[in-house]
Amino acid sequence: MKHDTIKASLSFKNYRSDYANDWCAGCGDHGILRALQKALADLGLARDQTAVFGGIGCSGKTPYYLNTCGIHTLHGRVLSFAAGAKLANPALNVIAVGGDGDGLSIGGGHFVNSGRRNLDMLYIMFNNGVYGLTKGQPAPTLRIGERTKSMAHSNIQGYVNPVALALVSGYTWIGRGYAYDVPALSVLISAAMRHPGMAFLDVLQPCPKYNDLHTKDWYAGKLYSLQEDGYQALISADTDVAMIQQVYNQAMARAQECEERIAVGVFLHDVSRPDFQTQLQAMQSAYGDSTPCRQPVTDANGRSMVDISPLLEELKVR
Ligand SMILES: Cc1ncc(C[n+]2csc(CCOP(=O)(O)OP(=O)(O)O)c2C)c(N)n1
Ligand code: SF4
Ligand SMILES: [Mg+2]
Repeated sequence: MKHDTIKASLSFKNYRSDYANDWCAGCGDHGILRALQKALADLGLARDQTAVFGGIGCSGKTPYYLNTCGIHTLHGRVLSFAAGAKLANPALNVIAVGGDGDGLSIGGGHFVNSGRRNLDMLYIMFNNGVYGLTKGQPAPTLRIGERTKSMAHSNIQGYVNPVALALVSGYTWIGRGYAYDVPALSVLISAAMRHPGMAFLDVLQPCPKYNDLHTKDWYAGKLYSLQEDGYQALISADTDVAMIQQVYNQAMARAQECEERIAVGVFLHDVSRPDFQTQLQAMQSAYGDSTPCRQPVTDANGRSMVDISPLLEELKVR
């Protein structure tokens, strides 16, 4: 990530807004927010050069609680807003955040296509197994046969594994963290931000209000670190085809572990592929100097410079 940094030593408090937080007490979202603030501080990112976009859901409120730039967007469309901002202003540090319902159900198409596009930005998914904001319906991450306290019947639909889907969609950095382990999560967020390409971070996030299955106690003792287990995630320009295959096979196998033990850490770190904008620049040398953020939007009197009258003339019904 090509980020502007500021020199002063910072703490997570420098990235806090004074907006009232209405997440439930004990929600994993608090840990994710803290880890994100800590990562921004550790990286020393300039607040006016950093934009956080939220989907719709409890998770989608995150931009309000940060004093960076950002927008609370539309359900399932957070990646489109984030991609637009990155294309318009390539120097911006862009982070998209949203729920598992937002990103895998209504936003599933955007999830897949954002991976293969490989823009240089980060998508953090708050994975709580439910639609928290709308009172606990099953999200696509809830497994078949499971039944949380807010469901009248057991889940009769199959489930989507976000890490596995990211692997086949072309994301070039893929990780998984745990909302209650803030230090480890902030390290993962920093690593994802440093990656020059599209990064996806799946965060296991207990929702004490509606998900009484995947609780802090349920996770206790199950989580293990891939990197401490000797797992190798790196693919570089020199990695041969057989090794690439091995990394993907291993990543897919580790991603599927979900009962006895659950892997956290970095599944894939592929630096062999150029990001979208590097390729665009090579194709259109004027791109960097003519991005929309460099174009004037108003004249000296504050009037829009866009003249839509020829378009209106064309659309006129005669
Ligand atoms: C187009 C549209 N459809 C449906 C909704 C209703 N809605 C709001 S949030 C939400 C799901 C939230 O679940 P998730 O994305 O998992 O976020 P969480 O609340 O769990 O963080 C839904 C279906 C909406 N706001 N807009
Ligand atoms: S409903 Fe669940 S996800 Fe939403 S704030 Fe409460 S505990 Fe968190
Ligand atoms: Mg959810």
